[in-house]
Amino acid sequence: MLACGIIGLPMVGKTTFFNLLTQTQAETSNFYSGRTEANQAAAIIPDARIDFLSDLYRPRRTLYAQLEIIDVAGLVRGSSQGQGTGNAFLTEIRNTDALIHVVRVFENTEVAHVEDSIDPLRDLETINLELLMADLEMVEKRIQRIHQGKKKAEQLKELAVLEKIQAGLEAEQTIHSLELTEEEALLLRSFAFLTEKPMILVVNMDEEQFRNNRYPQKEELIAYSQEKGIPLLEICAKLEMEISELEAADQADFMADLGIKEPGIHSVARAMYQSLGLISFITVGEDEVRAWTIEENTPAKAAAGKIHSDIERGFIRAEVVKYEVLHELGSMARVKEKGLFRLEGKDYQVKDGDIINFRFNV
Ligand SMILES: Nc1nc2c(ncn2[C@@H]2O[C@H](COP(=O)(O)OP(=O)(O)OP(=O)(O)O)[C@@H](O)[C@H]2O)c(=O)[nH]1
Ligand SMILES: [Mg+2]
Repeated sequence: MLACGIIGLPMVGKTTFFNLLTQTQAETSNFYSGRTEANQAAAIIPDARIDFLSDLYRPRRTLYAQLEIIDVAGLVRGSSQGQGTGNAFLTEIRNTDALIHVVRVFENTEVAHVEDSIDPLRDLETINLELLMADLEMVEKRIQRIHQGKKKAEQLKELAVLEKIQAGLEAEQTIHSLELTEEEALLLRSFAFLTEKPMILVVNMDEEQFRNNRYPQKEELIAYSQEKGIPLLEICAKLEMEISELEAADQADFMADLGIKEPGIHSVARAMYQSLGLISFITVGEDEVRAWTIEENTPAKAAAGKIHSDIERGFIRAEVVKYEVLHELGSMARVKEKGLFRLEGKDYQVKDGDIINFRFNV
């Protein structure tokens, strides 16, 4: 399962978001604990299509797409050099595939801010700088190593990429923002650089900011997100907690009062999924309705392999119905009646929301 790490300064609401995403109850606190162990659990990616299909088929099991979420201790200025809880968190998030960066704009005198003031742009820069420095340190060490050894042809290639990203990092450019070729990216893969990972920004507002749709540095943050191409989501963790504690029927009323259609945490989950370039295809039946995670542009045969290697090996055809078609017609019988399902071969590139029945022979 692909994993996302939640990062940010201490006491910005990271663990609160972790709990919301994973429906767990990891401990949160009003003060900086210096606790270093990470929380880890799976998050369900909410999907209205699966809700609908589950109502339609009433299967024994309904399975949504999932991502692993890792919540680490807050980073502080100098973390990459061992300050605060130090480098430990870096190891935890190095193995993730994407980062959720939580910044605090909520006012709450009971929850201290490590820098004593609300200044999300400064906080954002602080964390980003730590990530850059951690990567730069790895790059420098590796370059030095290569220079000390006998340089083989392969290492000269690696050296060239390393020097390229070194220059980038020194100019405060993330590796993600550098346009690397596929070959270059491959040479860097084993390093699992932090600034190479896709990132989304989550602005944690208080209730008043949420209701007024206003918070400090809002325009600057939005400009920042657009300039860097980093998705930005505005959420009030406090309200999200209240929503999550209500019964389903009350949730709808409460959200209607707030003027929202779904909990904000749902859009965070989907944004993570998208930032990873992931899509879902769906299988349906009395036994189970299930979303399967694949990368964009996956061919049908490889998608079949997600379910079982036998189905990939014995692949004959994929029967594909677009979710929207089934949703509109209301039953698979009517879809078939109208001849609206397609037969696709092994090279067909599976689309998000394809409902697939694989024909295979082993
Ligand atoms: N008023 C308000 N308080 C919040 C909000 N989100 C989180 N808090 C509070 O802030 C405190 C810290 O929240 P956590 O989720 O533990 O923060 P954290 O980022 O995980 O903190 P560390 O793990 O120490 O780095 C808790 O007391 C939360 O209840 C919010 O949206 N509004
Ligand atoms: Mg925490």
